[in-house]
Amino acid sequence: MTVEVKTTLDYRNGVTVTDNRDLSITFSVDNSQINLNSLGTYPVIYSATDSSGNETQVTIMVHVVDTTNPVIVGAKDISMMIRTSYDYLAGVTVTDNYEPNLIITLDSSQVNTKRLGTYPLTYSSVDSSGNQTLVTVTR
Ligand SMILES: [Ca+2]
Ligand SMILES: [Ca+2]
Repeated sequence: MTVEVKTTLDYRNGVTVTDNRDLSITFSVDNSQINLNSLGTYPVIYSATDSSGNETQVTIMVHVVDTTNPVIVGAKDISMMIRTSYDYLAGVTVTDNYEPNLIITLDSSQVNTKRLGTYPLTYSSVDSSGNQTLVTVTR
């Protein structure tokens, strides 16, 4: 089972218990080892006991993953005077569902401030799970 980090999971959803003849089955779920706020793989143990004391346990592994891209906010087209400089990162921030302090990488290699024109400027950010966001604006 795979679940996105910092979301919730209904461990009983889709899980059914059947017994050969018993209608009074005790069913329990042990999810005490799982941490949905932290990436990792955790066991969840399902136990069912019938009235004769026959117990069955099933252990599944839950993979807590981050598949959500970072979000870059504030990158917008810029107009600037020729032969001036500009702080391209001013007002540009990145947020992520899981990691608080991601870095924005700026690619301004195609911008030529010595010539009039419109050039692409690319902001990118990647989280440790490899989810990447690219934003290209022009100046
Ligand atoms: Ca039985
Ligand atoms: Ca993420």
